[in-house]
Amino acid sequence: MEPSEAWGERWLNATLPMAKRFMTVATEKRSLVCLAADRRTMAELFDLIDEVGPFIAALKTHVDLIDDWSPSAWANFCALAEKHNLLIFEDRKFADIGKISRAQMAGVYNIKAWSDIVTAHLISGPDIVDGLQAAWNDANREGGVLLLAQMSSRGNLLSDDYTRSVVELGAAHDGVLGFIGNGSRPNELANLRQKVGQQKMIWTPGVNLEVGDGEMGQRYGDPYAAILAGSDCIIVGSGIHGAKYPKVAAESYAQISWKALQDR
Ligand code: BMP
Repeated sequence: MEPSEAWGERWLNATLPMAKRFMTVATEKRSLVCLAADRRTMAELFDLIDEVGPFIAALKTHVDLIDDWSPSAWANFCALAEKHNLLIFEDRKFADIGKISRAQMAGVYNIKAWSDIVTAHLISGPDIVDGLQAAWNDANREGGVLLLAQMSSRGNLLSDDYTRSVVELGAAHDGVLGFIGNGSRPNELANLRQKVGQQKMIWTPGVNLEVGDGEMGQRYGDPYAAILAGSDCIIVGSGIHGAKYPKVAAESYAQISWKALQDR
């Protein structure tokens, strides 16, 4: 199937090349799954990717929670991601002013050199997106920013008004790939999709086949319901890496996500 057929309006209206790249990979792999690869060592990370790589479309990292991170190990990680045709999404949740966010894309981890996607809060204003895009530009790369419009965690402070402002500013910005929406509440997601329209993506953490409360305030909703409500990518962590058989779990999340896209 061609991505334009699978994604319909979302494909036609997408403005950022990274959006089309994601939709292409997701169509090739028949999976709208981004693995939240929250592993503490490089060896565990490699094992996990080798196991589930064929069933996912993107890899979400928290580069600063890895105990034995090194530039050379990370180069191998990037090569492995490329081998499996995966987008790399560093969930750094940048929040500073534009010029500092640009500088934070460099530093020890040098995120600008290997990330395709990063997350940012818009609390400091829209120049943060320019800062992040300038950093990718410094590295001669293209990338897309996902803005946190909602969160999955209990008691978060992202009010409806705040969400609306993030969407208004983000929808008008070329550097924005889309928004993080709350996967644990399909009705909130449907509202978000209404505000966002067709041009930008919505990616959703807080999804798990076991719906309910997770660890430390995390909340989980149903992956199929999230996509029907307008999500374009389910971000799954524990549901895959915490499963007894991660490969089997990844395959079932992939199947559910692909079916949901056909059904919506
Ligand atoms: P898990 O499925 O294991 O709960 O992992 C969820 C992942 O998504 C984590 O890596 C977390 O940082 C991220 N996340 C989230 O859970 N809720 C949000 O609102 C935003 C996130 O980035």
